[in-house]
Amino acid sequence: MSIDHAHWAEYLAAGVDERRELAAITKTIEDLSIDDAYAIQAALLELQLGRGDTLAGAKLGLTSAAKQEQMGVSEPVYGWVRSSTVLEPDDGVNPVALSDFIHPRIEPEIVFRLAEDLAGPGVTAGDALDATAEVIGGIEVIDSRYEAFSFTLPDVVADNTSAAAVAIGTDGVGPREVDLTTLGCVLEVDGEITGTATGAALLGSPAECLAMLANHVGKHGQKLEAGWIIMAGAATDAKPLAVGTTAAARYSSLGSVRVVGV
Ligand code: OOG
Ligand code: MG
Repeated sequence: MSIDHAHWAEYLAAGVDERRELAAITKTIEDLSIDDAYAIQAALLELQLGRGDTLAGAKLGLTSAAKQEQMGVSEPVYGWVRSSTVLEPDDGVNPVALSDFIHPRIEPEIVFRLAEDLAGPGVTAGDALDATAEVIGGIEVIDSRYEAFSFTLPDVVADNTSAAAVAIGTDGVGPREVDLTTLGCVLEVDGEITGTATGAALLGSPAECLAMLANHVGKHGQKLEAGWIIMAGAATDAKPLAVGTTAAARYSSLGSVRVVGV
């Protein structure tokens, strides 16, 4: 069966624009393939960039056991980060306007800022570090466009891996200044520790994740670009963000990143 990618891209864009929950695409197309899901994701991005947005980077998701178990999906996914979704800190805290989202959750992210373009095939974790300018702590706001934040692998791929917003810290370090596998992260929500993890929770190493993403985009004739930010995926499970909720991701060598629901 041939799938109308542009139609499903418009369907998802309406969910984003109208902050409206949608039925999962696989409720209609039960056998939606991963390739078709990435084609819908590409059509959605094209539509959003056509309105004047630009790309700020890319992301992986579901790269840790914690996230795979939380979402019931057992494979990593890849998506895009648009410039309009990068949050602006206000006095060290990133306000997240809840009215912009459906049912947002926050999760800690190890973020790479690239010094050089990077694309597969054959990119290794070492190549990924060579292409990195700095590693920074972050918090991602995810917001599935699907009812009850519930989806299958092709659904979440089509929905640009639930990408919604990202807060980036200020205390980046050089890619070889810290051991990314033992880099520690604590997620705190309203002062309570809700999760702890190390970089090794991400497919053994965050650099491995970046290499996988570079190889994925290379397969689609694309590249990760110098200056972009790349999220490696959350190492702990995600927590809901409500008005008044404050959250901090504290990293052993990357400082802290804070958000507040407003
Ligand atoms: C999918 C997005 C996953 C991550 O870091 O694992 C993701 C979801 O959980 O809705 O961004
Ligand atoms: Mg994430």
